[in-house]
Amino acid sequence: MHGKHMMMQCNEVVVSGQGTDPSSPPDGAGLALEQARPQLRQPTLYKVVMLNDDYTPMDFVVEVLESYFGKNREQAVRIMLAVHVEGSAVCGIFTRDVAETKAEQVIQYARECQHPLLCRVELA
Ligand code: TYC
Repeated sequence: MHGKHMMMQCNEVVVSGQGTDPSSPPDGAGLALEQARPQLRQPTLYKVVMLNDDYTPMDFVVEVLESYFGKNREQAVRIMLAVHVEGSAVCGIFTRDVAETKAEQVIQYARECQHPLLCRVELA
């Protein structure tokens, strides 16, 4: 065994023992084990930002916010009006792949329905 740490099954790490001692039992008996703490990091999050335009019907934007972003009617109307008045608003915060997929799906759906609605993905 090299050094005093050796990876074991089930995320265990050997924290003490006589691994270099040929007289110690080979089955791990007498070794103290503790749970290893895997190095985890929070994923970087991204905002899907909806943009205003002069042509997309308000009802269509509300429907998009309900169906792609899980908003209820009241939340969807609020966000749609914020976009209409401010020029843009955040409709959700997601990991990168989810944010990019939602933005693409919304743009594609709007295009199929002949509306110029656009979304952007930005670092949250
Ligand atoms: N400005 C649009 C209108 O007056 C409504 C609208 C709202 C369009 C939000 C896009 O993301 C948008 N019909």
